[in-house]
Amino acid sequence: MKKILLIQPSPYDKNHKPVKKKRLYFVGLAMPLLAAMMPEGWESEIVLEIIEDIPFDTDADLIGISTMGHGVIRSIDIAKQFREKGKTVILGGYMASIMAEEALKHCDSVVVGDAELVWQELLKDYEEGKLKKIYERNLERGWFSTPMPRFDLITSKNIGDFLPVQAGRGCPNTCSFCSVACLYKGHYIKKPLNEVVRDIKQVKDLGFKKFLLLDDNIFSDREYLDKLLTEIKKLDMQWMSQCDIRIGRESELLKKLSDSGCTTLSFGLESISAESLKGMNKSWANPLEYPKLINNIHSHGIDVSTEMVVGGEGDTLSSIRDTKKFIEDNKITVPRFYILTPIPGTKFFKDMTEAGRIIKEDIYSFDGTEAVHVPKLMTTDELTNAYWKLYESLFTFKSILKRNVLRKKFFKNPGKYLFYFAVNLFYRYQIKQRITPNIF
Ligand code: B12
Repeated sequence: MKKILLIQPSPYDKNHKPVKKKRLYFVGLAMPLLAAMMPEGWESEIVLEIIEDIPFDTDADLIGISTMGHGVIRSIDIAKQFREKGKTVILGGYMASIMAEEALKHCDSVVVGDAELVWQELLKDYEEGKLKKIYERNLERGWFSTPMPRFDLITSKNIGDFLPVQAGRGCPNTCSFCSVACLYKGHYIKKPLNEVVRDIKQVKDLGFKKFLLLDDNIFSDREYLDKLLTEIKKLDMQWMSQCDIRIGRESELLKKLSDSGCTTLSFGLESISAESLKGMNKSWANPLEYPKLINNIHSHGIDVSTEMVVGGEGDTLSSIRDTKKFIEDNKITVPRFYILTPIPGTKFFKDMTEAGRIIKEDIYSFDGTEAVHVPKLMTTDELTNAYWKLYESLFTFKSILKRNVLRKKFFKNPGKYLFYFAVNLFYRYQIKQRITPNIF
């Protein structure tokens, strides 16, 4: 029996130690899917480094390591350690795909993009001792298929009360800072409905009452989403996902979402400056319309979670300060911010490089918590300072209370808002230590 060890690494913290948590709420799907695609005669083990240690003395023959954003530096370090021990190492995932040549320096083989169409070939080549350097075959535009993820390999670990499900990959929008646009180039591919239903049923059969539809944008194909909601409703589960804010214009669809058990949607609003959105190739989003859309989503009983960035082309110190009022007026329970960062591979990185506006060379430190480019209307240091000030201003006790407790809906579901209140307190603690809160 051969064995593969599949590792989802943890990014490094400021002290160059892998981030550790007691519980990992957001579990990725890549490792359970790769395990599900192993042929007969292979044993699979999954390690989620955030909550467990990597067994460097493993008896596994093959090591597969995932890569995400700046966390790729930890993936590379792990790869190096295993290679020193004579193991064969494969890197895959977003960041290795975007910087495959660089990743190859530290492993035996890189899978670029989706693994589904190359995984069997790679494993066969490995067994025959003729592993290629790069494996790349994009899934057909339109539809794709996956086996049922091997959740049995992770359910005994300390994870949250929901599991991930995926219906589609990619997004029809091509925002200039987004890594999804690099890999899927404005395309959206989706799984047949029966496969999505099969995967949700598995989650339910494992005893979970909730799932996270971790698609990049569930509002990519309206007709497909409508049919999907009809199916989800029958399964009687609660679920969360993320999508394009323009879904807020669609009252009928929002009602159907809510009826199907959707409790929270996350939106990349990015900025309240139309000029900044234009600079991100996101002028299809209108910040003046945001309050109306958020209100409509809220009125259908769906919580709105927001992700925003500061440092766009139209941002000024005062527009960053004004973001506080926007978040409070719209009663956003748990807002999250990053500094707009030119991730290698994106159009924004190319534009900033060409304009000579990137001031930091070490791309592995590009973690969205420190400005690494020269913004248009302020200095780099002013941007970093304005970012932390914005976070501090929203995580005072007064603002936390205003957004989570002093709201009309509080008494409808006090437990939920008290939970958000507690999350806010934890974020406040992290912000004080200059740690950017994230959804882990
Ligand atoms: C769940 C998730 C997480 C979870 C991970 C949980 C865990 N540890 O198990 C959490 C919340 C912890 C997380 C953290 C981060 N994440 Co994240 N995450 C996601 C998310 C939403 C879903 C991932 C997923 O399961 N997708 C579904 C699977 C099936 O797709 P996939 O991961 O791409 O995998 C396929 C292929 O890429 C490939 N593949 C993937 N890994 C491997 C490994 C091997 C060996 C092989 C052969 C193939 C392979 O095969 C899979 C099947 O085709 C994605 C968004 C997205 N669109 O994927 C972002 C995403 C991957 N994350 C991203 C980022 C930036 C981060 C953070 C850096 C955020 C931060 N600022 O801290 C950290 C880094 C964490 C780290 N480990 O280093 C970016 C990556 C961008 C980039 N250029 O790399 C994404 C794309 C979000 C975005 N839109 O920008 N994340």
